[in-house]
Amino acid sequence: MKTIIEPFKIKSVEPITMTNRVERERFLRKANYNLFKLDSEHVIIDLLTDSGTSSMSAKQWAAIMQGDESYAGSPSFHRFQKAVQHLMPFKHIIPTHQGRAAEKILFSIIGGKGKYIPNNTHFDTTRANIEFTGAIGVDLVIEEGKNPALEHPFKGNINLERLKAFIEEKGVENIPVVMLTVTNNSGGGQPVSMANIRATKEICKQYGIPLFIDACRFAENAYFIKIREEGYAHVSIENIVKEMFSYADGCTMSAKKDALVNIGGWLAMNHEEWAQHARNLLILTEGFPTYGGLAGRDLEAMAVGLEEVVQEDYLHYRITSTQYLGNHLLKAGIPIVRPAGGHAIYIDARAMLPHIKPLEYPGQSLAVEMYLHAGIRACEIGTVMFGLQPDGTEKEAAMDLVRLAIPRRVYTQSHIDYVIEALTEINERKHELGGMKITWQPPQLRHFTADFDFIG
Ligand code: P70
Repeated sequence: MKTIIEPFKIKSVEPITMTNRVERERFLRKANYNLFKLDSEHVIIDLLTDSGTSSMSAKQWAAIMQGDESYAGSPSFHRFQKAVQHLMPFKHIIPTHQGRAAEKILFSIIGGKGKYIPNNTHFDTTRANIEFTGAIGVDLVIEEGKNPALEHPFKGNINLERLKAFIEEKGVENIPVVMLTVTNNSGGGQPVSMANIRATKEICKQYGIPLFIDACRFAENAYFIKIREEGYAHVSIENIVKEMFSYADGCTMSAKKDALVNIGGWLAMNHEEWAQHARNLLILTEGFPTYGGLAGRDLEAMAVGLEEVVQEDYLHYRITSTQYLGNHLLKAGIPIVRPAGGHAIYIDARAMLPHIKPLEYPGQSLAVEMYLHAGIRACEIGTVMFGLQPDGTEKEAAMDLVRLAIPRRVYTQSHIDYVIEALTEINERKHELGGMKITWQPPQLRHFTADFDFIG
């Protein structure tokens, strides 16, 4: 069969409120053309993020009822720990309420002025938590990873030569860890190959530097290894995941992605002293080490989510349905980051709307039109998000993208067909889209709260 079906039936549904363009114009004007400021009830298809937006399974909801809410020593913690260690056999598993809490704790311990943390590409919260300690985050993704139109099976790979040169230049003592983000979200949801993880570990071993994985989308990355890397076609996803993590000394995790839950995360590692320190900080900011800012029921939901996310039928559907969206957009002549990512399609708004200058935010203009035209909410990842410099000046970002992030197990193929139709129609009259300006902005992370208006 060629038709890829959702490998689940729907037991419980949430209504979508249908709106028309006139209503949406009113809602968006009220939100000052910032999609983060819309009420989600006024959105028809919400592709703002794949984070915390998954549908949980009947088995996860059943597990929630098993949650033991004891302050200390809850059996839910032990079930959670066992599920994590089954895939990622680290000695210390420290639950946190989400990914950035794990990052905050890790970098409070190992960051600080004069330190450098290399990665393929740091996600914003990772970079922000590194910089908050005075350390510097460095992106060393391969050159192919920076060219949106170029096809390459593992565009998330780190540049091994540059990593080595970087360690030599800055000195081993100034690099507490090397990181790899799987898949590479900021680089288009692109995977890292097993060969690259293995070679990164070799370099780290040579210099005695621990390797940490930003594991948010580990299962999607494993599936790409299975279908694209020689020698893995017949290896189970579980075994691919185990091999990926066998090269690492620790990980940070936002369970809001590939643990199929709405809230949760963890920090894991083998290092005894760091773990001791991390648990002390956890108690200070998140909670006792057997719940870490979560309820017992959340730990149960993560344990089941980890079993479900490595199932091949699920991953086949997940990756293929994202590709389905990408292929149809390409067919309609819409430029996207190629190949399709695991969790999202990234439209190259700068290439699609060359008549809008980067400082007039082509990505924001497209995202706004997607909402006005069809009630679809996407996220600008470009000059709005990255253009504001620390000295208050503005500079165009490396790319102006619009990310269509696909929540897990939420939308069906007809929802995706609706998105394709909307974008095809917008593309046919793209010359009508104009630039935008910012009328108010905060000093940092402006994309969340800035106000916009049309130019002219
Ligand atoms: C996303 C969300 C979170 C994330 C990540 C990687 C590779 C760590 C984290 C932090 C954030 C987001 C962005 C735009 C709109 C809404 C939400 N990524 N590492 O959608 O994890 O959020 O749990 O603290 O992608 O990509 P957490």
